[in-house]
Amino acid sequence: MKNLFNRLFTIISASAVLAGFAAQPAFAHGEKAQEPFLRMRTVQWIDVAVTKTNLAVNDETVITGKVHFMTNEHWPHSAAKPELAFLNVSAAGPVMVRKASFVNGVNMVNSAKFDLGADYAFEIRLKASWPGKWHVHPMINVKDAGPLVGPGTWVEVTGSHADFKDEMKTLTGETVNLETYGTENNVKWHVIWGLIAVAWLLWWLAKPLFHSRYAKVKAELGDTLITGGDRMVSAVVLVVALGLTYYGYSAAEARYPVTLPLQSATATIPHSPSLVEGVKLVLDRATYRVPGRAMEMDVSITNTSSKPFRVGEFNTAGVRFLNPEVGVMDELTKQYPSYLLAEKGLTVSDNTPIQPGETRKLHLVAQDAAWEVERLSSLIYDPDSRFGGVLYMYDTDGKRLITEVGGTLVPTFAGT
Ligand SMILES: [Cu+2]
Repeated sequence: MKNLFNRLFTIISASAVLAGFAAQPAFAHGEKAQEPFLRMRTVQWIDVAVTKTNLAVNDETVITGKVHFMTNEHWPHSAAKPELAFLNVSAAGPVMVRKASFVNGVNMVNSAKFDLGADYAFEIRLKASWPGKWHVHPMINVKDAGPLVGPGTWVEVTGSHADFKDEMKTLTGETVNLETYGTENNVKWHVIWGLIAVAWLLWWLAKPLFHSRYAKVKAELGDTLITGGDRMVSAVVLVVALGLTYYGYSAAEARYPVTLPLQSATATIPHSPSLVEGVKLVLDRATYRVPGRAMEMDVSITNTSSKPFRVGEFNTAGVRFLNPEVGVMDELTKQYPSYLLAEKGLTVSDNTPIQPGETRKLHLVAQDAAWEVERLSSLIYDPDSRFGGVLYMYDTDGKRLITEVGGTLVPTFAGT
């Protein structure tokens, strides 16, 4: 018995020491917890880039990119369509301030309807507020479907938050710092109403409570529970509350004669020129090999464009599997977050160009640890185990043609 305790003690101490060595600060903020089908079958993030990743407090950076909404064929039935959606940013709290955002040049201060199958170019301007190392993602919040998070980039902010200023000019020509504007007034009114509420509660709580009151009500002496003093205090509180409300209203009117309500209209956005063109794709079969962390696709690709092309990339949920044979390491790709980039992740059975009008059957293998690390492979345990993504073709002029791919994904558990 003693032996067993000794052994247990050793195991526990060893684990504690190991845990101490292995413990890493937690960086993730929940993006991987989102169901893979939502990340793979709703929107595809294309050419996402961040202009500056090292900033001082008050510096600005811009996230740009394109977003492709999957067509109805791939968009999950269980997720609401983007009838009302908002371009947003996902980060670990309000560490940056969004100064402006645009979709195809339209101001995205409001929400908008997005169309399935359509492409949009977006731009989000951010200003650094808190020092630290932040993981910043573009994100689209779809009403009733939730947040659809794009690829995250590490942004490092130095300096002190005390220096942060978020100044802007109002329509009446006044320059205000939004970081502190109205805070004093806000705190003052909360304290005033809080004190009144607490005093009101204390007045009643100071009296004998439930049992004695219940007994009096039972004895039909309920009316005696409320005294003349209670009536007096109630009247005073009523007058004070109404008076303060009136005073607050007229003081605000006098101080801010011109006010506009928050704008709640929805924006109308034109589509970008379609990125999806020149390719017809039929998925014959897709499997996910669990031991090899590889997705295999048998596809028939028809070139409906006017130039020969080759398959260069498979992109899903922000993870990019590149075909090294086709060489798509452009500037944007070099800056892409490395944990989402499988540089040699895509193998294509035949890399000779597919001629215009030709239909070719190809076997594609998208293999990388990212399937597990990004928790996309858990898709195979879903009751509706379907995947989605986009394939990039590059023609002989270097032009990119994009096509959607998706369908049922069958897991295989044996072999390597
Ligand atoms: Cu993140």
